[in-house]
Amino acid sequence: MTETNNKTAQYHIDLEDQHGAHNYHPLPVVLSEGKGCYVWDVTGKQYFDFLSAYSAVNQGHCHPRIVDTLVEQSRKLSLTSRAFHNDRLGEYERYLTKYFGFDKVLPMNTGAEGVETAIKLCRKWGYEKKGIPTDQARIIVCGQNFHGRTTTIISFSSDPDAKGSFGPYTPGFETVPYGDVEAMRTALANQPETIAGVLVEPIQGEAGVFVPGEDYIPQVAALCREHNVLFIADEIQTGIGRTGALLRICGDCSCQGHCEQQATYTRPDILILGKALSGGTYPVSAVLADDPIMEVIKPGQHGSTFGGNPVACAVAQEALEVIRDEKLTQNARQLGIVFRQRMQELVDQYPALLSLVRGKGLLNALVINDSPDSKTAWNFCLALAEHGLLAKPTHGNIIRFAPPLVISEQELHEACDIIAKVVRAMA
Ligand code: IF1
Repeated sequence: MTETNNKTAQYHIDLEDQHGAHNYHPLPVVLSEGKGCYVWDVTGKQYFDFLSAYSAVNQGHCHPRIVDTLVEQSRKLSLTSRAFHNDRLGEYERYLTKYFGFDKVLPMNTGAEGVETAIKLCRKWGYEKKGIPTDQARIIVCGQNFHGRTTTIISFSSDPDAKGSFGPYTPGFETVPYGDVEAMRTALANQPETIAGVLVEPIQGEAGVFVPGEDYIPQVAALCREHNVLFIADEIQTGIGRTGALLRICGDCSCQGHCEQQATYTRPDILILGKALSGGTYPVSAVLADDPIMEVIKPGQHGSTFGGNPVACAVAQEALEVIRDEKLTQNARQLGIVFRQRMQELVDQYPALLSLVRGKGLLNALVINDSPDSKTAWNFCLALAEHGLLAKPTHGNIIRFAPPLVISEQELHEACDIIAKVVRAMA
């Protein structure tokens, strides 16, 4: 890096430091361009992006088809509010509901809004359809969850940073350990008549890419059915090809998310999507459910100024077409196997530095053999950045690797070579 370029990066870092709230601790990299699986910083240095904006950029940075759609629709009509109809919404709703196999969709913007919507929908169904007495509805959630940052959602977080000093908290949530079918069975057997729903991430991303046993999701769904409780899947991070299936709840079905209903497909009663629904160009989220559930929401009872706006609708439809046309789900599945093989070789060679690799598709984590309080994973990520690959630690000693799904096998090997080089240097 030249001195001038260093100054440029520092200039932007200082501006953020002086004028922005300090609610993040980013790596000292200032990005200004992106294309496919690459981003460039203000000095012109190229990096593999192995975070993909927390899985929002599955289709790759600045995908030309998605960007063209964004620009074209923005020129034509950007926002009407839902006080009027627009000529993009219905088409998109038909497309999305067919794509994922549900009767209806409720469009929102951010992931947290999607989760809030699902909670409201679930509670209202609980009172009006299940017959739960007023204000008694309970929703079961999992320990170490991450569902967003609103006051209600952090009320059932177990992360002291996410939750601390933001009370008083919203009641009505009960936590069970993640991945534990028996704990879920016990929780659901305790006064099931007041339980409205169970909310789960099919893989816990923020917690460190925890993949539960293959039968966990199907069994939780079955328990929910048994007790007339809604099974709510938060696929905001895991959905839309990321884990090598269209939805993670599809499990390892070989249809790649392209069949309607298959044996291993655990259909949630409420499905929440966000992030990659727009390919990372625009905040778009969605809550999907069938009529007997969705019909409890009536005019004036829920909504959003931007939800279902024409730009969001056009962009999301194109983003989903790209997933299908470019077979990104299949690519994620195949390259995920390659990635974990490459990382396993490193884990086997350097057990003093690396504990294990885990994940599904292109949502993976490498666990550093050091305490979560150590700086090892952070320094590892600084070294990766130096060598041209961006990733970020989660929970101290876990590094999440989630490249855009458009990455080629050769590019993936180049990226693995960078990781191997840094491992050798640090071991
Ligand atoms: C931050 C993590 C990822 C999510 C699931 C809902 C939301 C998210 C399963 C809310 C958001 C984010 C937000 C970002 C960090 C990030 C994250 F590290 F915290 F876990 F992706 F890995 N459900 N995840 O993962 O969606 O409202 O943000 O659109 O700093 O908060 P949102």
